[in-house]
Amino acid sequence: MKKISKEVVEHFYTTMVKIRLFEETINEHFLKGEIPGFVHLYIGEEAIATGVCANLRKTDYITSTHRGHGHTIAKGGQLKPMMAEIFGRKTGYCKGKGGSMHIADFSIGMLGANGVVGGGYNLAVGAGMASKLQGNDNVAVCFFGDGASNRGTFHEGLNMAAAFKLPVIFVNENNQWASTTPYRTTTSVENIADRAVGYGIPGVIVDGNDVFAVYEEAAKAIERARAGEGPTLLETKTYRIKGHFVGDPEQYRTKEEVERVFAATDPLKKFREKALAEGLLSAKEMQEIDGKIAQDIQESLEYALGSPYPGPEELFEDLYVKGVC
Ligand SMILES: Cc1ncc(C[n+]2csc(CCOP(=O)(O)OP(=O)(O)O)c2C)c(N)n1
Repeated sequence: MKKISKEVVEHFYTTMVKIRLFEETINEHFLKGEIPGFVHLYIGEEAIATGVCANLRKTDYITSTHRGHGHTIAKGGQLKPMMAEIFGRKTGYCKGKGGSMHIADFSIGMLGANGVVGGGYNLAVGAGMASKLQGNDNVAVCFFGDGASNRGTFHEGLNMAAAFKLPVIFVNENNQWASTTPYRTTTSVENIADRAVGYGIPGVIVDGNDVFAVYEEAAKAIERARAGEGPTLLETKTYRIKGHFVGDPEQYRTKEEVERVFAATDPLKKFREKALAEGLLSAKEMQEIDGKIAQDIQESLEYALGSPYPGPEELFEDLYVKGVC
């Protein structure tokens, strides 16, 4: 394993804690009925977005999913407009009209969460094509779920990226569940990474609950892409700890299963144990980070709750991109 600087280790912890606390806050307020629409939580999958995005530059791109808060935070998204958007407020990323599944920030290359499962592949391929045509070495990362790997767009995206050797990294988050359906009942291969052979590209499997391992494997795939060697399919094995959406009655699995798996896989717990055992961060340093993030989340919550809703007169604004055509 390559040597990782203390700065990067701190970044791992800060980002994972930020995602966890942001999500716990959203969960609490959704259950109080204060948040409109649907919310899908990323709790337990923090190491994936964090480890991958820690290798990216601001000018690189990512495409996200319906479970997109972690990706946005890891790519450098701001907490205040994120929180405001989820609460449907005017100060949100989409002026409160998009909600959780439509957060985007083009200024940091975050091309959007996506309510369409499997909707990110071709956006990432387009971004990769743009980088290639512009002659720069920016890469595009496409995050997608195990359920999304069974969509036709998966084949189109991977085939095109491979055929044109585009700088795209397809990061599968195999959390074992697609809504109420277990992965094993709908997918013909044991590993999603096994499908890479069909496109003549590397297929790599990594423990998605270990931020260090994700960081290292993503670094290799990103380096390959920047060097013009084409795409990689990186499968991160993880588990969806929360319901498919907040409020999911979860009748398709037992509480015991979830608790047992989370106790063994929680990426934050794993990080803390490793950090202490190897002297990477002290308990005091981690507590300081916890305190600072808790304050930032609280400020973003106050910002959201103190912001107005968009007015009815704004209903037909922002429907089309101005200046195109
Ligand atoms: C094209 C399309 N089909 C179906 C849905 C309904 N839907 C929303 S999330 C989801 C499951 C997605 O599972 P997966 O890709 O594994 O992601 P996860 O929710 O596990 O993160 C489905 C079927 C949708 N939003 N879009």
